[in-house]
Amino acid sequence: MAFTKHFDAIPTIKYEGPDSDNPFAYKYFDPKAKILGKPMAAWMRNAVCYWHTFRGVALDIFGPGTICRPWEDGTNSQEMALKRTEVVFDFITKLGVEYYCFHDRDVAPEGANVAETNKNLWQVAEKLKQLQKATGVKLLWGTANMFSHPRFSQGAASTPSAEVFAYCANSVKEAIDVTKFLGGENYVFWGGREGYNSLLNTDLGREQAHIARFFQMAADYAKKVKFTGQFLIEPKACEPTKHQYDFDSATVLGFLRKFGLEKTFKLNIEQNHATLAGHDFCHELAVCTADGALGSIDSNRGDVMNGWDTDQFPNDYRECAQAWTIILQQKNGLGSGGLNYDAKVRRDSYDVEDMFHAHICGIDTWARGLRIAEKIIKDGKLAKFVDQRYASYNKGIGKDIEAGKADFESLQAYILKKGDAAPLPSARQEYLENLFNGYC
Ligand code: XLS
Ligand code: NI
Ligand code: NI
Repeated sequence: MAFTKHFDAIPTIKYEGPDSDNPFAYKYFDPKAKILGKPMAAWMRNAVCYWHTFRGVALDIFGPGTICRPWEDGTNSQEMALKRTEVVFDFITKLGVEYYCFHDRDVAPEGANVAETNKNLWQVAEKLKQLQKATGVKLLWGTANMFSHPRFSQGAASTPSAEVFAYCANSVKEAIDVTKFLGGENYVFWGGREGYNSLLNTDLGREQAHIARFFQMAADYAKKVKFTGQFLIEPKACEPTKHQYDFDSATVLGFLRKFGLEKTFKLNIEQNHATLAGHDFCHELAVCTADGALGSIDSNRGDVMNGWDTDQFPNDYRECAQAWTIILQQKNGLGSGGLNYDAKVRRDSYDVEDMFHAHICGIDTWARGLRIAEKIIKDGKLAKFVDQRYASYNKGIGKDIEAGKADFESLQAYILKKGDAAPLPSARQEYLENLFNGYC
């Protein structure tokens, strides 16, 4: 059942297996296929993002948008916002995706004042709730856009203006309420303008303390209204500001600990943000899983030849395979999180059809990676190698070190007696790289 006719020419996207040559079919994503004891769809929890897919027009600094969707009337009106919701749900259901994500301003425009803005949001939320009910599509996370409007140009929670700070409190309060109303499973904070462009005008310590106050207020509010979704912070190194405060996972985890917020937040890791920080995606995931703090993933990719957030759809299934081996170190995988395709089609991919190809490729990339990861995990050779590499900590002085029973003096006595440390076996990187290739 469709609400509109915009996707009538496209068939419903189904699983047809790797031999299918139908471009409108999944070749690896079989939602029901059991992988490591759970259906594929339960591990993946795919989500369509409202902003790139339904509000993006593919503009760049050299030219205007090239995308003009047939359902758009060219306005950012409340009427258009309400009409658009049906197209969004038609797209999601045609793809067979279970979740979506949005910012407040993706779904509803600002009004003449704060009260009217809030009213617009709630009117659309009512409509979204009906559509969720009719289709079974669920909200993975909600968030507030506190980076587009000029009032946020000098920061949101890190703004030098207490009035803008108050404005942001309203935005996040309403966005949490709406997320709760729609049964959203998480709430994301991406600090769009939380950073600085020049230290000549910035009190960095004070700005960070204000962000921490803001997070504490959000946590207190969520507790008060019994919003039980997971709070997530999405790190990004730079862009739009020269230096973003939530630079990378390690920075965010340190910040959370400094302000006693580590129990309230997990992280939402975006592939292209990892590379902007000079890390690879798997590094960022591993920093999070080492802390049990990996909450969700914004999936996309950059381009090795470009240095910015190009937000292309993921297509590297080998990277996703390795990513799964890290994600699955958390017993429940991504838990209440999922894979949000925070990605946009290229400026010259302006057809409606391209929206489908993009998502099919992204979802199949992760599904193929998951199938490979299952082989790696079941085979166990890689995990066994890593275990054995640290085996000296399983007994004797190693065990004492880990248990906190050794000190410098006891270890000095030990090594003096031995004369020197025994030579280490090879770390076998090339052997392991070849072994990994064998699973792909
Ligand atoms: C921008 C971010 C943004 C967040 C949500 O780079 O990825 O889209 O995911 O605010
Ligand atoms: Ni993102
Ligand atoms: Ni991004």
